[in-house]
Amino acid sequence: MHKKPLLVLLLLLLRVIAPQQLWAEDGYRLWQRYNLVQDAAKLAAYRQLIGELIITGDSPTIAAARKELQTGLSGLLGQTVMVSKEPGQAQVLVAGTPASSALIKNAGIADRLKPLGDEGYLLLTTQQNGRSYTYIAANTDIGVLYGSFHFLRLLQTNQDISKLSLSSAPKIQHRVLNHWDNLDRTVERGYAGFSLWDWHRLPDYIDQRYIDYARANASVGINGTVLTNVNANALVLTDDYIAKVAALAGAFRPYGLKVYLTARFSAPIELGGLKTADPLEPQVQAWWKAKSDEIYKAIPDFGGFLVKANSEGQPGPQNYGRNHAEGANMLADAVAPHGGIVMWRAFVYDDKEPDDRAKQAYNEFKPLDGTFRDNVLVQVKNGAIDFQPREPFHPLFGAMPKTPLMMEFQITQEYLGQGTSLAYLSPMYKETLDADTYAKGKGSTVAKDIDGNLHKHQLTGIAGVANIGTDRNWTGHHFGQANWYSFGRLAWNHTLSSEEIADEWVRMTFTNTASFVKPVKDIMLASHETVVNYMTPLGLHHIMAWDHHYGPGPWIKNKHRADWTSVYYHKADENGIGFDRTKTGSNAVAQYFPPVAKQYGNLKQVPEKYLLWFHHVDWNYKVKSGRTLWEELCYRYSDGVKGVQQMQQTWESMQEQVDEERFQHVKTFLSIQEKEARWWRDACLLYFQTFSKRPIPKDLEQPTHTLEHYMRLDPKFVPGI
Ligand code: BDP
Repeated sequence: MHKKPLLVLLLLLLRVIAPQQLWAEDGYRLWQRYNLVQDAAKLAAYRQLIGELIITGDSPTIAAARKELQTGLSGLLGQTVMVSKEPGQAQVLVAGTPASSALIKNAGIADRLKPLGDEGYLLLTTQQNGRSYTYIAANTDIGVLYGSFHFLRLLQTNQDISKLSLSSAPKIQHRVLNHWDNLDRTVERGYAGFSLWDWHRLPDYIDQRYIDYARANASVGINGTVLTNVNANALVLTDDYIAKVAALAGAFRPYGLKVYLTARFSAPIELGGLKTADPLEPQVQAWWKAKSDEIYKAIPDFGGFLVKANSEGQPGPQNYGRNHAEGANMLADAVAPHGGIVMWRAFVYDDKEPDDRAKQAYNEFKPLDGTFRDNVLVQVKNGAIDFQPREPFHPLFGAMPKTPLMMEFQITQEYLGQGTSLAYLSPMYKETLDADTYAKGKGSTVAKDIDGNLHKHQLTGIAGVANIGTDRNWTGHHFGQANWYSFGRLAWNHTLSSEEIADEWVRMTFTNTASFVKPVKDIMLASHETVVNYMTPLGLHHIMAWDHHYGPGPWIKNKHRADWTSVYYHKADENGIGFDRTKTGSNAVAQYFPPVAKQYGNLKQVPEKYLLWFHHVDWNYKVKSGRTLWEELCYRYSDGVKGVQQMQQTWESMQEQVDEERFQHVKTFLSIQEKEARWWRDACLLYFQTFSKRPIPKDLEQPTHTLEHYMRLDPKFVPGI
């Protein structure tokens, strides 16, 4: 008998600590940890307001929302939440659509729901008969799911939920991840293990990871995923693989996540046995139509195709003397009867060496404006070269009024330290989104072009090249999760600030404790600039190591084409450094609208962060700090290293506030990053010094090795190639 109270005590204790203790903090749960709310007052308030949950309806999406709310709330509140059909005595949380829930239908909120479209939602508190009703209401089931995630986020971040009145709808229609995943499960530029898609075990085995992946995406509103690499393999279009793709689509469907595939342009030859893939040939068109019909038969809500054509050796319409629009339109016609879209990439890098590679996409695509079908989006990378640590916005933005342009960001950190660097990329995304193209005068931001406002397009989209793999924590670096998260949040609402997004992510992923949130947010917000400083300050670009792109390689030259080398981009010589893209050089600035062209083209007015992107600048040139360009370069590189050391110090002081497993993981990665930062700084400064012939200022740390040492470093089997 005397054992009973003890048992009760033990059970009680378990109930309080269980949510934290039952899971290892290995990062698997991402920002969806749903640990018990630590703030006692908040916890009490939440428990009271969510006395019971009413979520009627039986669609798979409503079922997913119900499950998420039950799991989430029981974790956050530390108690099981009653699910009922009718309001009882407690205060109630009601989720649903007017069609799935009589309570929502009769709540008198029809007017507020109307403008929210088919993905938006409303979170609203009302008082009825002296009781509080909290509604998660939407026009569609997927809106209910999105609203449920938002509601959970409010609890996860300890917000007041007693007087809710907020609605939200996405600003961009297609919010898509691009996986550069190969069918053998390697991932091009992937640094978090292998591909999530276990093709061999598909279609029969549905890994729980697929569901958790879909949940994570839905929680930030990502509604599409391209499963395969842009360097495409036609095999995925065969019957066997279509069945596997259909199985994945089935797993994702309840979460509103559509699947897309990359289309290899030469597939009619490789799979269909045709002699040509010429888009104007009727038999080629017929092949794609039949193939699309077959795909849609298996996957009725298939999203469509993403295509990389005539770039880096990929086949395309130009092989047959046709242009990009003719290629895109053929595929667009094939998917149009099914409501599909084509995302045609503007990342073109052909086999002829241009005078300036930065100009190529604009030169090829601008003249095609107005010739694409209505269901084609042209997908443009954020900058004109290739996902460099920092790039000015791509001149195509704003410049194709008759064509919806889709943004392509890179989430995976190909040029930003890959899997081992902490670089929070929201500030980089925002820099592009907020840039003013001046296409229709001041305020014509890139964001307005891609959300359809600038040129009045209905069809809109944004893509992020995924950083996700089989690593237990999904993204290799724990902080890589923040980039997946922030891509999704910005895709939904590009007006959010990097700070707000970091704040949410840190609270949900780690803790709400202010003494952790603030400093960790600070290191995140400074991290991108830090990486730019130790890699490519002042507008330098494309000076990374050959092929695998890991580490510095400003000395890369004499390859089979100049525009694959570093010397082509930095053009360092005895006089100075930088790529002259003004009138006296390649005149790439002229591709921008006049106010931008004028600013970037003027040595005195160009933002310093883009200085060497647009100008070849004398080593003695005085920059804003009053230093010479050479000195400034030395200080920037050194600041980059110091920035990493600062991150290390901050993280070190967080030990008490973070679980041991993630603390050690991040700590170790930061020490790798510090080594990498020194490596970049020393290698680049020693190399550029051979031209500047000036000393590294004495107050700065001097390189530890010789230039030859750095030039000899040649890591093998770098992941992600
Ligand atoms: C570059 C990558 C390469 C990709 C290419 C692309 O190095 O692996 O195939 O972009 O976007 O950044 O197509």
